[in-house]
Amino acid sequence: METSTATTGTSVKEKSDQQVLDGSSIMELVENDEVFSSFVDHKFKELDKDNDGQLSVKELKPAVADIGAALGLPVQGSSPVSDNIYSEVLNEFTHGQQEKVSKTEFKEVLSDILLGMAAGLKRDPVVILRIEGEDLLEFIDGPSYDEEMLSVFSQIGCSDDASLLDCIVKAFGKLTVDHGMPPCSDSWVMSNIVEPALKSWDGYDEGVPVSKITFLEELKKVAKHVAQNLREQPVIVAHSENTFDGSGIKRFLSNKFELDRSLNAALQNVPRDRHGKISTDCLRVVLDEVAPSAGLPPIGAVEQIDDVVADVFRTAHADDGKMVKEDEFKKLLTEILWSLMLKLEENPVAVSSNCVVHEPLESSSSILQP
Ligand SMILES: [Ca+2]
Repeated sequence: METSTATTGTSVKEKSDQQVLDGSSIMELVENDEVFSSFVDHKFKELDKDNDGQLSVKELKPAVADIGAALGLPVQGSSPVSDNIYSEVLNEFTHGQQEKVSKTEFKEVLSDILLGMAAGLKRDPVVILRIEGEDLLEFIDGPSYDEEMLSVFSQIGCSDDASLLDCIVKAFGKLTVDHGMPPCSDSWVMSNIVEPALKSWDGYDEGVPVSKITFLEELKKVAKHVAQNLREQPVIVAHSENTFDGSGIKRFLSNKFELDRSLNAALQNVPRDRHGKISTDCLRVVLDEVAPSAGLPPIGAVEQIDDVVADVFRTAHADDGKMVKEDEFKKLLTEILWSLMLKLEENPVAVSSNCVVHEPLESSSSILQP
């Protein structure tokens, strides 16, 4: 999965060739008791290889892998972060200790997981776009091309000593689904759409520095080839937009029980001195631990959020390495969360993520297939 983030809060234009996944079909499945029961019966029977009426950890593995795929996780074994989520999903079923899971337990947990997924999709629907070159052509022949691309030109620093080819490749990296372009961060898109277009481009490097006029003209030529390649091999992109407006932090802070539970869990592995005091240097690490519960992305995932966090820490002089008692530490962290919430309420951060779908959607996850 390739994900790119962008600062712009622009939404994808309404198009006829798009499909919206907003969780409503999952809700329908889970809420219709008759349909869901037969779905569970079927799944359970399929998974219960030895027919003993219970699912062992081994028998649960394919279901966990399917849930991971439906959540958009990479396959197991590819990263410690996602593997951690896989083991959490498995723990949900086994409550961390049981060896076997009954059908009733399987049904309950599956329903919770699916409802959670549906709620996530309802909050941030995923739009499935079919990108086949037309919108890209429309953009390059449209009235905003010159202005937008000149701004890209200055952003990518082409006035320095970059070659024309470098500038063009970098410019493609800045084009988004709003311009009718699938994300170039996806290696398939790069090698099947962009690189062949660059090969058939007949432009040449006039040497550095690259002039604005040359850049605009030559980029347009390559974009035409790209549009042609997209027409021959359309790319399916799952597009979603999240807005971080502090509401997740607000919910988190208002749930005292959840807040305590989450802080205590995060503080378990934090180093302490012999008086049990904790260094304020650990505030960032602990903040990252509680981030998912507060509806925040992990550190390093969204640059604009990292900036807001850095700003809050700077103003609060929070990570000065002072040794504080646990209560004081929790209080400091809560204050940081408050400041973050206020800042995001004032200036929400919108992030759009685009992920190329390489398999037909229907087969990407079988957990939702009755
Ligand atoms: Ca079994």
